[in-house]
This record gives sequence, C-alpha cells and structure tokens, in this order.
Amino acid sequence: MNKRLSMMGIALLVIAIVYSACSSPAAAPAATPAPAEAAAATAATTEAAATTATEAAPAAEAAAPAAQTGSLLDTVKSRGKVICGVNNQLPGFGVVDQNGAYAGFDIDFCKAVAAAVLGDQNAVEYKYASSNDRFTLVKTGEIDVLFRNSTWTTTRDSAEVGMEFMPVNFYDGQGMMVRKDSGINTIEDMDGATVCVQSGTTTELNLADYFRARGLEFEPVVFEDNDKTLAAYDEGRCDGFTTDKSGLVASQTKMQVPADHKILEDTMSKEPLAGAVSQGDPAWADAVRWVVYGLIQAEESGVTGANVQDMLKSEDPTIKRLLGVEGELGSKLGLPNDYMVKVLEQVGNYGEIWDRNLGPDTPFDLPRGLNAQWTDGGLLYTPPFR
Ligand SMILES: N[C@@H](CCC(=O)N[C@@H](CS)C(=O)NCC(=O)O)C(=O)O
Repeated sequence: MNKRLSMMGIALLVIAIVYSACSSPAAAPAATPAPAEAAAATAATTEAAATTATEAAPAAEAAAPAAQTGSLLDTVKSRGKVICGVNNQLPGFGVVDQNGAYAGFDIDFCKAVAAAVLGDQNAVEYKYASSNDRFTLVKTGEIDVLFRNSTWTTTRDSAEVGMEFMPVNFYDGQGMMVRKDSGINTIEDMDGATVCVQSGTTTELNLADYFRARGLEFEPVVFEDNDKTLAAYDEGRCDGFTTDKSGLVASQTKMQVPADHKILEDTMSKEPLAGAVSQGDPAWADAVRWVVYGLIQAEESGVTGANVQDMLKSEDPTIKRLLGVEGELGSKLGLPNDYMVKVLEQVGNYGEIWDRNLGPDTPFDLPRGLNAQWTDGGLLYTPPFR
C-alpha cells in the first residue's frame, strides 16, 4: 500500500513538472518593432521553425547537426577564421578599398578577436552588414560577430531581436549636419525642414522623437544606405543630414565640398555603439567581451604593442594577469593565457586603435570625450582582470 502510494506520488510529481514546464507563459507579443528589428525577429522566428523541423526528423537524421550545438568559440577555432560583420561605407570606422582590404576602428576589433582566438589578426572574413540586415546576419549565423557602429538598445538586446551586446567601444550621440550658409544654428531653427535619414537605424526613430518632443515639424527623406542618404543631402534634396556624430564626421569627408557643411552642437540621443553576438552562447560572448575589455584595460595599464614584451616583466599584478604571466584568465575563457599579448602585438590597445583610425594624424582628429579612460574623466572602465 505504502509502495503504491509513493509510486502514485512520483507519478503526480512528474505530471506536475511536465505541466508546469509546458504551461510557462509564452513570450509577450511585442509592440510594432522598427524595420531592422522586425527583420531580425522574423529571421529568428524562421530559424526557430527550422530547428523545430529538424527536431521532428527521424532520430538518425536529427543526430547529424549535434556538433553545431557547441559554442561558436569551437567553431571559429576549427574553421580557422572569424566571420565579422562590418560596415564598408564609413571612413575611419569601416571601409573597404579597391583591393578589397578593410580598415577602420570597428575593423580593428574584428582583428583583435582573431588575434586572441586564433593568434592571427588576419584570420578574418569580412562581410558587409547593412543597417537593415545586420542583426539577421548574426541570428542566422552568417556572421560570428558584428562590429559595425550599432547602438545597444533594449529591443535589440531582448529576445525579440536576440543580440548579446559586447562592451561599448564608442560612446556616441546623434547629430545633425546642415549647410553653413543655411542660417541654421541649432535644431530649434529647423521647423519644417526636410531631413535625409537612413532606414533600419535608431537615427530614424530618434529624429521623430526629438522633433516631436519640441513641437517641430519635419519631413524625413529616407534611404536604405548611407551613401545614398549622404548623396541626396549633398545634392541639396534635404536641409539636414542626421546620423550618429561619428557617422557625420566620417561622411563629411566624402562630400563634394566638406567645408561647406557644419555639424550642429545639439546631441539628439545616446548612442552607445557596441559589438554584438547572438544570444545563447555564453562561451563565445565571454571570449569576445574580454578581448574588448582587454584592449581597454591595456590602455589604462599603459601596455602597448611596442612595450608588451617588456611589460611581461612588470611587477603590476593587473598587468601580469592581463598578459597571462600570472593566473589563467585566458584559459578560463577558452582562450590562450597570453591572448592579450597576441592582440597587443598585432593590433595594439584601445588608444592605439583610436589613434590609428580617428586620432590627430587622421582627417577626423576626434576628441576622446566620453571615450576617454575613467581615469581621465571618460566612461571607459573595465571590470577587474582577476
Ligand atoms: N548607431 C545607429 C546608426 C547606425 C547606422 O547604420 N548608421 C548609418 C549611417 S552613418 C550607416 O552606418 N550606414 C552605412 C550603410 O548604409 O551601410 C544604429 O545602430 O542604428
């Protein structure tokens, strides 16, 4: 009798567990997403449907993709290259020359990941990621990581779009470019203006928020890519051209007469730009995350490409751990313990990446501003390397 009762108890418990697992609430339906976000969400849905189909296949066939359930970190190691989604239209951040060579601030973060994981900054395959398809490319696995002036937002971070954001590598804000002879000095002077803007961006959404909040009328003229948006403004089709201030500075260099234009002081939004990987792969996310942190920490600690070999002899405990001389931080992340030595030798630290692409010897000469180290009044601050 006792035995029968306890069997019934176990059976009831099993039913209860199965029931509670099955009845967990479905994800809340989302409010109307922005176009790029909706596209990624659709792709995620399609992907989920494909997975379900695979699971329903006979056991022998279903067993085949099992190897794919590991981390991208293993895939990247066995493939021997990182597939990095980047921009190709933004001087200083991500451009490609006639020979197909990519360069820029974001590109160097791809190189740093390749140097860390594979010991070779050139072990990267670059793929152009547009404003509209960038998150879809991450979700479908066509790119391993996205480094492309992309703003970290709630919706993109949520399951709806499914991004896992890396540490911010560029604190930006949205700005407005106008012609110097337009008589416009602030956005308040732009009531009734036409504004050239790119679709699939936070820019498009912020523009509407910012003007409406101030009771200003405007007419957006929307394009799918930056070069077309810029060309339309340059041809005089719009009174203003709006995007991230970094994008404005970069785009200005491509205009017919750059000196005829000015960027207004107004900052219309917060645009924390960060790399992103797909949600649900913590090993890959952590590996990439601690490469970005490593670049920032190296600058804070004064470790550069030129002095890294000498710094291996440093007595500073943070530097010892950062370079893998002491502790095993790299291997805890699935990386070589000296991963930051490779990164620094081949790519340099955050400050070196900045100077090479955006610093005083470039056409941009951007002030570090919010992108200074916390020790210099900026926002760059890494968790401790320990
Ligand atoms: N940071 C914003 C804007 C990013 C963005 O796509 N900016 C445009 C204008 S600078 C761009 O990079 N366009 C390049 C392209 O068309 O591929 C976002 O994440 O939505």
